[in-house]
Amino acid sequence: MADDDIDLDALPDDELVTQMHDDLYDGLKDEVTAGVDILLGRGWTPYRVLTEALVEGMRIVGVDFRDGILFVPEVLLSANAMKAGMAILKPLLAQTGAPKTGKMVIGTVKGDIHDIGKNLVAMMMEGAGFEVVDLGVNTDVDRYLAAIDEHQPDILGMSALLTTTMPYMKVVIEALKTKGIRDRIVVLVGGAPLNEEFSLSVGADAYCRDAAVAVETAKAFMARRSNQMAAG
Ligand code: B1M
Repeated sequence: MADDDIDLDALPDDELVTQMHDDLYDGLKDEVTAGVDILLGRGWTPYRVLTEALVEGMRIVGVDFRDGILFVPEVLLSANAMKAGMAILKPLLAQTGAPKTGKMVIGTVKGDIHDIGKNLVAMMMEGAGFEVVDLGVNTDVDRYLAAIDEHQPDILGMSALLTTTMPYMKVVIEALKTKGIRDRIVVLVGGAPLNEEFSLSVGADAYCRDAAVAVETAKAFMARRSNQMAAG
C-alpha cells in the first residue's frame, strides 16, 4: 500500500461510507467494490449498502454534474464504479428463493442511455421474486412491443432521465392502445424528472419514485389482479 492510500478496512462504518462516496465521485472502481465487500463482511444487508453507500454517492455526483462541477467523462467513471458495486450486490438481492411473483419487461426509452436507475429497479424486482426482461437503453416502441409479444409480461416498466426523452413514454402507451393490449398490462414509469402528474398525463398506471416504490407498486398491482381473478 502506498503511503497516501487509505486502509478502508481500518475505517469505522460511517467513515467508510463517506470514503466510498468520495471514491464513487472520483470514479475509483476498485475502491468502491472493496468498500462494498467490507460492508457486506461487517453484516450490512445488500439493500443498506446499495442505498446508503452507492445511491447516496451517486446523488452527490448528480448535484455536482448539475452545477457544472463535474462533466460527462467524470460522471461516466462514477457510473462505472457504481455499476461495479451493483454487480456484487445483484446476486445477493436476487437470492430470495421466493416463487415468481410476476413478469416485468423494462427498458430506458428511446434517445436515453441512462441505465443505473433502471438496472436498480430490475435488480430489486428480481429480488422481490419477479422475472425481469431487461431491454437495456435507447428502447424504441417496436422493441417494447416485440418484447411484450414474446414474453407476455404482467408489467411494463419504462425509465427516462431526460426531460427530452420522457414524452416518449406516451408514444409507447399509445402504441399499446392501438394494438388493443393496454388493458392487459400494468405500465409503471420512473426516472428523476418524472412525477405523478406526468405519469397520469401520459396514461401510465403509476409513477415510481424509486426502486423500492417500484417493487411495492408492482406487488400491489399483482395482488389486485389475483383478487380480481379470484372474484371471477
Ligand atoms: Co446524465 N443527465 N446526461 N449522464 N446524468 C442527468 C439525468 C441530469 C439531471 C444531470 C444534470 O444536469 N443535473 C441531466 C438531465 C437534465 C434534464 O433533462 N432536465 C443529464 C444530462 C443533461 C445528460 C446529457 C445530455 C449530458 C450531455 O451529453 N451534455 C447526456 C445524455 C445522454 C443520453 O441519454 N442521450 C448525459 C449522459 C450521462 C452519462 C452517460 C455521463 C451518465 C449515465 C451513465 C449510465 O447511466 N450508464 C449520466 C449520469 C450518471 C447522470 C446523473 C448524474 C445520475 C443519474 C443516475 O444514475 N442516478 C443524472 C443526475 C440526476 O439524476 N440527478 C444525470 C442514480 C439513480 C439510482 O437514480 O436514475 O433517478 P435514478 O433512478 C431512480 C429513480 O429515478 C427510479 O428508481 C431509481 C432507483 O431508485 N427510477 C425508476 C428510474 N427509472 C425507473 C423506472 C421505473 C421505476 C422507477 O420503472 C418502473
